[in-house]
Amino acid sequence: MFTRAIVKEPCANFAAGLTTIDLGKPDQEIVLRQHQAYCEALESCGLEIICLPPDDKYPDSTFVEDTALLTARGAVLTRPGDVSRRGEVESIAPNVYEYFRNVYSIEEPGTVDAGDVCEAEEHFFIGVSRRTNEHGAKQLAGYLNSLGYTTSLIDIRGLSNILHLKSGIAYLSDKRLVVIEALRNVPEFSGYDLICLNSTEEYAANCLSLNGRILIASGFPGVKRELELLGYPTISLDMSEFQKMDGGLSCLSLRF
Ligand code: CIR
Repeated sequence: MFTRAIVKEPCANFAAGLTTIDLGKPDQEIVLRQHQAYCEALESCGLEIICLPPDDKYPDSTFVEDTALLTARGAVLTRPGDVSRRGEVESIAPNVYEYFRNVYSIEEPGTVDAGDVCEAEEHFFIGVSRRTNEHGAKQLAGYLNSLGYTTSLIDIRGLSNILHLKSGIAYLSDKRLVVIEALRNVPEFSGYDLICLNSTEEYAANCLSLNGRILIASGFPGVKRELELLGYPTISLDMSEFQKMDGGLSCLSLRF
């Protein structure tokens, strides 16, 4: 069960953040409205929201998930792959230390964006990507192994359509993963039930399983229907403005 989530309000220059897609500029008023609806959805799943103030120095800082990995046995502060985001970690660290005694840090030359880390109960899939390098992924695996978790590294550097591993997979429950087509045959996923998304619904792969419900991006009826047929109640959220900045549902919060 998750009881809390750390979120950070999008800052006024959110639109100046990093992006690789050409969906236009986010509308700040809609950004704030969508963020508010996201927080309300987390609350409706029983989470207390710890909402941090916006920080104009870091346009991408609302994507808090990349800065830390929070687990039931300890936390890891990351070292984001893009230098423009490194300072976000220093600013979130005090909030992590407030709730976790056991805190590790990714050290140079390692880089990790925690959007590359998918927790599947006792196992963690760690993506090696344009943001998370092998050095960082191995450091993180070492920390997680010392906490008693198992890990596997998944190299996604050959996939141009996803920024982070979790842009393409999500763990639901009962050894069940949502995956995009390009990740369907990853050997590390054998032994899991895979819900494979069709190519028009791939953005919805980044869904979030929270206390028995699944938050999904709205506008993807196929995956919504499939999840509901499997017995998962869903909550749909409009994520259009975050998608413009390469962000998905999970990256807007740190759940613990
Ligand atoms: C970035 O490129 O770093 C941000 N604009 C988006 C980060 C999204 N984070 C995530 O999917 N975990």
